[in-house]
Amino acid sequence: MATERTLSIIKPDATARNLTGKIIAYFEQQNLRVIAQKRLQLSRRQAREFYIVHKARPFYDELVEYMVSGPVSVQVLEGENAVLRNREIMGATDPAKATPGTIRKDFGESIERNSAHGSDSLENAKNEIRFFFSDMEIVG
Ligand code: IDP
Ligand code: MG
Repeated sequence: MATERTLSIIKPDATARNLTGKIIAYFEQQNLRVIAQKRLQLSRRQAREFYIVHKARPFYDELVEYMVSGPVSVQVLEGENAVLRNREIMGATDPAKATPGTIRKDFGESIERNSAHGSDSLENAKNEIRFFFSDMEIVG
């Protein structure tokens, strides 16, 4: 097992419902540490760039509008197998299909408004962490 870092975003549907602390608790209770964190308002340009891999998908424009509809809280999480662990703690993309006890099952409102983002590979985690944080903002 390897100690990894991954990028997590608490999305606008969750910040709107004041769920930031509750969602962070899921990570901490399952041995992921918050080693960097900030709250910010994404610009359309940033949201489009962050989700550029989905630009051909029919939901891309709507996804961008949703991601700029309110503040997000962005974290770097660190722990054993953090990339996969975070995906397990979040649950399936569609809250209706997610396992009980996962963030998306417990808090997600729809396949789009699913409360949390997590990097899907170690390589993407590195790029997504660099997208949001400088080295001096990450304290492991
Ligand atoms: P993931 O967040 O589980 O990795 P992706 O397929 O990478 O899922 O999709 C990125 C985000 O786009 C999702 O978290 C969700 O907010 C949104 N999304 C995914 N599929 C759909 C869809 O079919 N309709 C609307 N929004 C979607
Ligand atoms: Mg994804």
